[in-house]
Amino acid sequence: MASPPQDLLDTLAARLGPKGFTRDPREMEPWLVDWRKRYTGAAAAMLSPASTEEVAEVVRLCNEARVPIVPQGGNSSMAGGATPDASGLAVILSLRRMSRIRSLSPESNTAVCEAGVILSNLHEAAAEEGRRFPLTLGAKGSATIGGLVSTNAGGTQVLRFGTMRNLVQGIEAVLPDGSIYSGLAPLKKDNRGYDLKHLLIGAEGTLGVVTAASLKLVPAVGSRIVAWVGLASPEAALSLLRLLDERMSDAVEGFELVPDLALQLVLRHVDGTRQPLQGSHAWHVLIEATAPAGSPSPQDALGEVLEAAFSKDMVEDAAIAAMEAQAEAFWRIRDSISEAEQKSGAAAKHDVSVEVSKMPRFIVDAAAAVERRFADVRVIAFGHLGDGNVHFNVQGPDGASNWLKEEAPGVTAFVHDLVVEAGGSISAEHGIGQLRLAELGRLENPGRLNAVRAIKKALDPNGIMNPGKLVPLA
Ligand code: 2HG
Ligand code: ZN
Repeated sequence: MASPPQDLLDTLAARLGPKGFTRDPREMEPWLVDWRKRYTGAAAAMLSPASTEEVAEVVRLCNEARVPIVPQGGNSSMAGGATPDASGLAVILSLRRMSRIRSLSPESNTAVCEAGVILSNLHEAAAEEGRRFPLTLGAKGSATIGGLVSTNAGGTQVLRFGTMRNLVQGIEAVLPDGSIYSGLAPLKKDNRGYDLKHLLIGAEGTLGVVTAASLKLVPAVGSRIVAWVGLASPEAALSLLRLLDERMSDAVEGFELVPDLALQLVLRHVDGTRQPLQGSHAWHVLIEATAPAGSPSPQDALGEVLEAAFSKDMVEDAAIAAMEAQAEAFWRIRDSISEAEQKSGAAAKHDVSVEVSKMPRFIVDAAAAVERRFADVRVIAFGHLGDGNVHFNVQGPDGASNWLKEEAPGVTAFVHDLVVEAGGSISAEHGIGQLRLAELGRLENPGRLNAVRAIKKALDPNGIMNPGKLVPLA
């Protein structure tokens, strides 16, 4: 790998113009550190092409000169996936200027978005046409389509609509040699063998640069009901979800588990949040149910299920949001957990999945094992219980400044061993990035690891695409 020679930098500057090229340290600074401020990198330049052709040229030139490229969207990776290393050899390839929604068709229920489209902008554009892009997450105001595709993002509505992989119908990308793969046609059936689209989804920019995607839209929501429920255990929460499945089938699209500790952190650290229920409960669940326009609101059905759950001692208390503002307030609590946790101190972050039915036991047993094994730590396991995915974060002792560096890796290895023992995954949603690279190398099945390395080598023989992420070195 090489740092960009001056003549390459001159060529790139001339080709991309002042809006597309900078070496100004002040302009680059915010993009050299990850969202959680764990990784600080350096870059020789930041390139911001405005078209797929410009991306292709940048990649071709960098490949010829063996210059590493770090693709970047909204820079909201939870795993350091978009931060260059500290060597300063790499260039950041920002897709943020490619922010056009090329088309949005209610007839075909498809939106073709460039990589730099911000998720909430797509939400708004779809709503104007009576449609909805159903994937959403806390970082929707900054996360971009390219990043969401490249990390196979999840979020809070996966229960019903799946992850990004389920919503991407076609892809346009620039491959590491600078060639353009034009696969945007939203074909329902396409059986030509290896699927490059699926290879690029979740590849974290290691196999090329996603420049645009055709995305599936669904009908706009006619009505939605949001409820906050207090209950005794994750087991009770899963029983409630099963009851909701039985009685309301597809109407339930959000089901998020919140431990009391996470709620308390939000109430303490996030302005304007209020206790959602009167009493205190060890666990909470946020439920969202929707109905399309023209169908009856799911409010009565949800009320009946919650009544039934009371009578079975499954839930302790519940509040159905009477107005949209209250529904938003409930979601705000849920979406602020990450921020509150960050404000309250260092945490070893884990993003794990096990089989859905095993998750309640896993949460309880693994938390007890961690808290027995490590002094003064606190487990905060929250999130997407219905997907079998929780963020099993472990907070260090108050005021222990070196904890993250010295103790957290041991905690992480301990947690990941428990996950592997339970047949689960150490990366359910956020990806591998830099954060989990060593752990993937330690724990991954050798056959799969060989295949991953072989694919990387075949498509990116010079190793220029987002080095140091996702693919553990042999
Ligand atoms: C969430 O579900 C996000 O809120 C972030 O995936 C989780 O901070 C985290 O660990
Ligand atoms: Zn999550």
